[in-house]
Amino acid sequence: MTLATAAQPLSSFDHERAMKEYGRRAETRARALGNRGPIRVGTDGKLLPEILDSYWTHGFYVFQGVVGPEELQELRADIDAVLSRAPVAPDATVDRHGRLARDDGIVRPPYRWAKPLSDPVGGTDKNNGRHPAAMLQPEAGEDAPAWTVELLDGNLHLSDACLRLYGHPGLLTVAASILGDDFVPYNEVTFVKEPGLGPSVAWHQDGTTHWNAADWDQGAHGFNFMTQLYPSTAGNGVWVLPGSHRRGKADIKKMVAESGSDRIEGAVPMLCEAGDTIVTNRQLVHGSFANSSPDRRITLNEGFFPRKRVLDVTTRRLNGVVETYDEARIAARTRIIQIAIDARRQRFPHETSYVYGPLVGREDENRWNDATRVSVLKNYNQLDMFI
Ligand SMILES: O=C(O)CCC(=O)C(=O)O
Repeated sequence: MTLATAAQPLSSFDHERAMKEYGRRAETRARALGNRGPIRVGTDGKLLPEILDSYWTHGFYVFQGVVGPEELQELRADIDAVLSRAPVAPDATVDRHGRLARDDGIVRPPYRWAKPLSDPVGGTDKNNGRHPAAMLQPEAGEDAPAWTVELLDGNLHLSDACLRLYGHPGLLTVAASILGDDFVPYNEVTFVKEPGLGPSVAWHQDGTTHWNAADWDQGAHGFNFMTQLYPSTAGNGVWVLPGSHRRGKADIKKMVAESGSDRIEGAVPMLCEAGDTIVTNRQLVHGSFANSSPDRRITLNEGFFPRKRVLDVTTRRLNGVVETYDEARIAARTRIIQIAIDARRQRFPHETSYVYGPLVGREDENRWNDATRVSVLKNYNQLDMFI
């Protein structure tokens, strides 16, 4: 089937049909990669070598069953509560229940909106021009709202359940296995793809700083955990080009031109169930399509870097601000890991807590309580780091 070009109107029905066709072929290839299973750790306390090998080969791995049913319900409830408080439009003062929108002292606006099924960044110079090709933008249904929330910024001060997930011992063990015990955080955001509304995130690679470094390697820009609160499908999920994290900066514009549509050849959807967490190399070519499917996707992103790629690095953020990440900045931002570990310990006392090497001996300064909620956690994302 031929899809309309970005310039021609395309119904969401036709878009969904084309995505199903594209997805059917790719799903078989995605499952054949064999890069999925539970978090499994060896006697050295690190991920099994075959899991690490698979991650480095394909650039992603699906960890199954990371979040149990009770925790999943808590995460869903928290995210729904945050979404229910969103102003109905970027400049609105009330939420969908007519309540006055409040900021709770949060400095960086937590909500980002987009037009339903649109592509807000593809083919523009936004985000330092890292999304060079536009995606197809099907027409939303007549009853669609003018705006849909596409992103929440600062998960950990928006949701206690997200803070607890951040202290997950299995996930932190994965982080240490890939990046080393002194791994550092960068940001936590939620991607929201409502059925029939969710906008696309045009093909891109995440890293900005080290592409031309003499010591560039396949892990130079770290990874994202993507924990799924609902199943991730070919229609609503993130697609990747397996192995592309090893090949340097990709010519995405050319790939899209060669494929004749926004559906790049060789890409696969990162399929998984609710409660699974995908670890995704930030150098992978990846993106997601307008969600014309009937299925909601909510993805909790937690990103981490290798310390040596951040320490004393000066970089220009996607918003244009230039910053240097010194020891003090990194130390201040990593406190959130320890606070999350403590928040999790209080909620799940039967679990063995993760021991975060750089803050051993500093646990008492980093307890989770009403005081640290205000003094450390609130507006913690002002210290986010980007490379
Ligand atoms: O979740 C999505 O749709 C896009 C995610 C993404 O592009 C990212 O995490 O860099």
